[in-house]
Amino acid sequence: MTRTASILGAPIQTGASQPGCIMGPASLRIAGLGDILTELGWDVNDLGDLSIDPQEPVPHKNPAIHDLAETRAWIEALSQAAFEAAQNHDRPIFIGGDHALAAGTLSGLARHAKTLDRPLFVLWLDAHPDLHTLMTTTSGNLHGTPVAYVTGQPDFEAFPPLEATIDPKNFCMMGIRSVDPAERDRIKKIGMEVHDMRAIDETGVLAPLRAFLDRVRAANGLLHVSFDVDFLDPGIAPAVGTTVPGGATFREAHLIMEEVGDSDLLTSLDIVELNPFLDERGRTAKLLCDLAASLFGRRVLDRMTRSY
Ligand code: NNH
Ligand code: MN
Ligand code: MN
Ligand code: MN
Repeated sequence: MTRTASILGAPIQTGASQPGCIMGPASLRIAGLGDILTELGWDVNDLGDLSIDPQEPVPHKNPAIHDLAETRAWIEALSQAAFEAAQNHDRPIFIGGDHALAAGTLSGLARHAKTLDRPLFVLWLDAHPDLHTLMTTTSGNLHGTPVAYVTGQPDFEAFPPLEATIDPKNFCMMGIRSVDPAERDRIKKIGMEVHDMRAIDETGVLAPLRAFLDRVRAANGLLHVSFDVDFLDPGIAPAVGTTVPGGATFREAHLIMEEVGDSDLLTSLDIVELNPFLDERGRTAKLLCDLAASLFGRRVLDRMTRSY
């Protein structure tokens, strides 16, 4: 039976400091995301782009925070849309848009997982852990907060109430190389599995990834991949506002996608932080489409896969 994928665009950029992510969904569509997945045998449903109504400003006691009302509205809209997409399609894909998108998609997917009575696991591929609360963020950029929000950390009264939280132990982070002091403390406090770039240098991506996938399988979990473009080294993926040197290489990224693809555990995907205004002749958008292809089954050669 042909399996269904869906593509939902969310041109949110209020969580980032520089504009441009609003063009992310258009850039990924122009780079051919839908056609690539169709060629791989998926029944692809493009759900178009989500939007929000104009908002009145909402003040916050942390004066650094900007665009709170808009970001909140995006989270609310995305949460419902992600819940519905997960009910209706085998593999919903959410294309941003900045990473505040994940506050919405993950809250909706957690609600979906709860209806199935299955745990939700998250592979978080990012230079950053995005573990600020509304009180600890000093940049005020709300794309730095989704993981703290969806794991039920304090001080999120200004965000929509959560119907289900995600156990911090169900996260696996890779590619991390820029961590703020408050985030460092929180990682320790909640015991999050974080493979920073030094750990990746030491062990490679495969051993920790396979251990995580085995955990997902054993728990009969749903698996969401949240892919922040800045996970990749800026040398291969320049189209992101928050480049950090020393990121994942071309092959490290593809290997993760191939291995997760082979496991067949994936149930949803975010592709976020693409800023096409900073791209070079579409190369970052094209790379992201090729990585999605690896995740959805494109292989150089057929081979025996690991039995999961
Ligand atoms: N931690 C920083 C902040 O909160 C950077 C967050 N930027 C990201 N996250 N791109 O993935 O501002
Ligand atoms: Mn269809
Ligand atoms: Mn991020
Ligand atoms: Mn990041």
